[in-house]
Amino acid sequence: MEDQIVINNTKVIIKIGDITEENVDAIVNAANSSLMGGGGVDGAIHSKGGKHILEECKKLRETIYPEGLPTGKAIITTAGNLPSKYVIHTVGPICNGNWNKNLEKQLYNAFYNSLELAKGKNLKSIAIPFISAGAYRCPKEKVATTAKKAVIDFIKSESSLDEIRFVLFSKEDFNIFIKSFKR
Ligand code: AR6
Repeated sequence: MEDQIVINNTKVIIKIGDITEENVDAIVNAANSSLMGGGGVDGAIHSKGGKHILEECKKLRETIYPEGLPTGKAIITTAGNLPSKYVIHTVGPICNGNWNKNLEKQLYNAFYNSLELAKGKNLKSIAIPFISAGAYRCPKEKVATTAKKAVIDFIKSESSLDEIRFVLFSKEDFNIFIKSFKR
């Protein structure tokens, strides 16, 4: 199942799938600050991608982010055994069912900074999961509208990307995402 809209010259695709199978320049990981792996998307990326990704994350912790990657920031590693070339690791906010301006800004930054990083590397395609909509329990409708804001702002700021794919893991999440994103 798939839907798409074109904004300027960038194709925004919304689909159901497993992000680890996406054949794009970069997939985004909904990581945590430790960068040492976890469950959900993060667990799938590290287990399918292999140990190289974790080794690069460890180096980043030893060098530029000894305290961990702050919420809303993004870093890039290679993708090990995955079909994509890179993994962009970002950290969304922990909502635990709550929502406010600060959480919204942090989540916006996670989406926007991931896109900016891809642009900085001159990448053409990126796949993004439902950041903070799983273990971090942000309201799913709010996540979708925040993703939309970030994507539209990014595309308006001269996107180098030809394709941005949102990859949802279930039909239910796909429907929620489409409904809020297209509003
Ligand atoms: N492909 C696409 N989407 C997926 C996949 C997959 N392979 N696996 C899960 N999802 P989550 P968060 C969906 O919990 O809320 C981790 O432990 C999932 O159904 O992965 O940002 C990290 O280490 C949900 O809709 O990310 C952190 O500690 C969405 O991806 C924490 O969870 C995000 O769920 C981050 O929590």
